[in-house]
Amino acid sequence: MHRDLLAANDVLAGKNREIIEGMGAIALNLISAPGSGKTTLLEKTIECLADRVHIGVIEGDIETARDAERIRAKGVPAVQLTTGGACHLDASLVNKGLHALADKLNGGDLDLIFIENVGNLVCPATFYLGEHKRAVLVSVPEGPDKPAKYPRAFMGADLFLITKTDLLPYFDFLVDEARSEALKLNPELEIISLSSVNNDGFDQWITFLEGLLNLTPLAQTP
Ligand SMILES: Nc1nc2c(ncn2[C@@H]2O[C@H](COP(=O)(O)OP(=O)(O)O)[C@@H](O)[C@H]2O)c(=O)[nH]1
Ligand SMILES: [Mg+2]
Repeated sequence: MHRDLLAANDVLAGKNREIIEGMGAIALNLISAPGSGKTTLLEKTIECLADRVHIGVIEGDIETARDAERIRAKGVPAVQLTTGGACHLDASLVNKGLHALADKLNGGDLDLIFIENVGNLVCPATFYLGEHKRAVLVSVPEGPDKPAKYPRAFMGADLFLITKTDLLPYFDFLVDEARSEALKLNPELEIISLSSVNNDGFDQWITFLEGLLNLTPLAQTP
């Protein structure tokens, strides 16, 4: 039963991928526990990139449209999906979100779609949504043992973001421990430590996105 459900999800996720590519975009699925800094990261990223990259956001939450409102306040189209209790987004919900996002564009294209998943390190790991890349976030206050405790989220990710590094002086968080435990699970994982408050590591994150989009890095633009 569970396997059938996942198979049906994957078929629809494949259709989502076609819709995303039809919009001219690359999609990134952001997975983390609640409060790891996903929406804040998106707000800062929009500030850095929105003048040269067309960004759209799909927000997943159990209740409220607050995150989509935060993104819209930055001038970027955002669709809020509420699961009404479910602990993850699935391809069917994201399909609705993509159609709603397309309606907001009036035929315009996007370069980059962020899908902010429901805050949870377990359920979202199992559901492919049609994204090109998947990022998992752990913030410094959560502790460095999260890769070992929630292996699936890290095994399925392309990028591991260690967030809120401005708080490192106040927490017993060993960045090297988190890195090496994550790499044991997934040797291909790219890892970036960053802060949305003091901008530590933010340039590496922007470089990652520029690489994804085949953009000329801003620093090298004549
Ligand atoms: N110190 C610090 N706080 C942060 C950072 N990023 C986000 N926060 C705070 O963490 C809380 C949760 O952030 P939010 O982006 O809503 O997390 P989300 O639930 O993953 O979307 C908010 O109070 C943010 O202001 C950061 O880099 N450093
Ligand atoms: Mg959020």
